[in-house]
Amino acid sequence: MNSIKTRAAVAWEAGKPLSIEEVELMPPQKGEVLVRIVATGVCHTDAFTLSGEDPEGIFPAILGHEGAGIVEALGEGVTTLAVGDHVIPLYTPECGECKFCKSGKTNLCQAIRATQGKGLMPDGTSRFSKNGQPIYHYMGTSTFAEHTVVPEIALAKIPKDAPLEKVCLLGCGVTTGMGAVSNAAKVQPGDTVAVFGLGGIGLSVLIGARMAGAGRIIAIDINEDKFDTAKQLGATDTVNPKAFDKPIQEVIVEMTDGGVDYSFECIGNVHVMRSALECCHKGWGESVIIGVAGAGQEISTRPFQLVTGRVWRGTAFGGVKGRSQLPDYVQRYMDGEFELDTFITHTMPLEDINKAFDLMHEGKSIRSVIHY
Ligand code: NAD
Ligand code: AHE
Ligand code: ZN
Ligand code: ZN
Repeated sequence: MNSIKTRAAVAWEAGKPLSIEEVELMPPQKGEVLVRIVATGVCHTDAFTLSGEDPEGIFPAILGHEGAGIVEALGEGVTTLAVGDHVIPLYTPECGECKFCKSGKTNLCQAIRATQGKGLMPDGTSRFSKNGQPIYHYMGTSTFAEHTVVPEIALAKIPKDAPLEKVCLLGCGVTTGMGAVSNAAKVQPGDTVAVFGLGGIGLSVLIGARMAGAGRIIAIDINEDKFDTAKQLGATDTVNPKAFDKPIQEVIVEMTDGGVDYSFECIGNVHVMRSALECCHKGWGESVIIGVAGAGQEISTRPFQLVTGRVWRGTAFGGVKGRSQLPDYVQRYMDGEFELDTFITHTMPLEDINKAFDLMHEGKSIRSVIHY
C-alpha cells in the first residue's frame, strides 16, 4: 500500500486556530491499522493541549481523541481486526501483556505510553506529514483527520449497528465520567455526590451517579446555563459558587450534614480540586480528580484533611480498559441504558472545527461532533 492523502485539522502551533489541510499519511506499519474516522467529538483536553498548557503538547500535531471509524487497512501482523470493522480509537490502549495490564489494578496500559506521549507511533516515527515535514500524532489517536493510523492495541472493536456519530463520545467524555463513578469511586445506592463542572465529563458523572442509585446529586457550575441539562440527567440540586460569599466547600458541607460521600472535579482547576476534597465528609468522603490541570500547577490542602479520613484519588478514561470493556459501554448505550443526544449540542463539518473550540470556550456547547 502507498501513502494516501487525507484531510486533517492541523495544529501548527499552540494558541492558533487549526488549519484544514490535505496531509500525507503513510500506510500502517507492523501492528498498526488504518482507520477512516467517521465522526469525532471535541473534548476540553484538545483545547487544553492546543492552548499550550499541556507539558506533553508538541506541534505541529493532529489533535482529536474522541472518535469512531471504520478499519480500511491492516499493517503486518494485525490479527484481531479486519477491514470493515467498526472501531473506537483508545488513548488508553490495552495490550493485555504489560505489568499494568496484568496487575488487574489499573487501565493505564504502558506498552506504548512513551512514544505516544512524544506524538509518535510505537516505532518512534510519525505517519503524518505535509510537504516532507513530519506532523505529530496526538494521544495515539489523531481523530481530527479523516484517516488516521492507530496501533492495533489502541482500537476497540464495536458492533456495526452502533451509530458512529454518537458513540464517538464513548471514546473519551462519556466513558470517563461514567467510569469514574463505578471504577474510581464505586458509588453505592443512597450515597451523596457532588459534581464540580458540568461539561461533557461532569454530565456523564451525573448519569453514572444516577445509575448507581446515588441519593442526593449536587451539580456545581459557574455557568447556570448548564443547570437544566444537569437536572435532566439526574442532579437533585444545582449550585453556582458565585452566588455565595463563602468557600463553596463550606456551602456543600452545610447542605449535606457534614459533607458528601463522593465528589468529582471535572474542570481542571486546582483551586476547585481543593474545594472538591474539602466538601467530602470527615472520616470517609472521597474526591476523584478527573480534570486536567496545566503545566506547573499543583494541588494543596491541609494534610489534616486526609488524616481525618478524606481520600484524594484520580482517574484517566474512567478506569475503563478499552479493548475489553468499552464494547460493553457501547452495548449498554444500544440497549437504551443511557442516551447521548443530550451531549451533542452541535454538529459540523471538519472545515468548521474552530467553531467547536469557540463554542466550548464561550460555554455554549456540551459536545460538538465533527462529521467527515
Ligand atoms: P468543558 O469545558 O465542557 O466543561 C467544563 C465545565 O466546568 C464548564 O461547564 C464550565 O462552566 C465549568 N467550570 C469552569 N470553571 C469552573 C469553576 N471555577 N467552578 C465551577 N465550574 C466551572 O470540559 P470537559 O470536556 O467536560 O472536560 C472537563 C475536564 O476534564 C477538562 O479538564 C478535561 O481536560 C478533563 N478530562 C479528563 C479526562 C480524564 O481521563 N481524566 C477525560 C476527559 C476530560
Ligand atoms: N499530558 C498531560 C496530561 C493529560 C492527561 O491527563 N490526559 C488524560 C486523559 S484526558 C482525556 O481527555 C490521561 O489519560 N492521562 C493518562 C496518561 O497516561 O496520559 C500532562 O500533564 O502531561
Ligand atoms: Zn477527552
Ligand atoms: Zn498493557
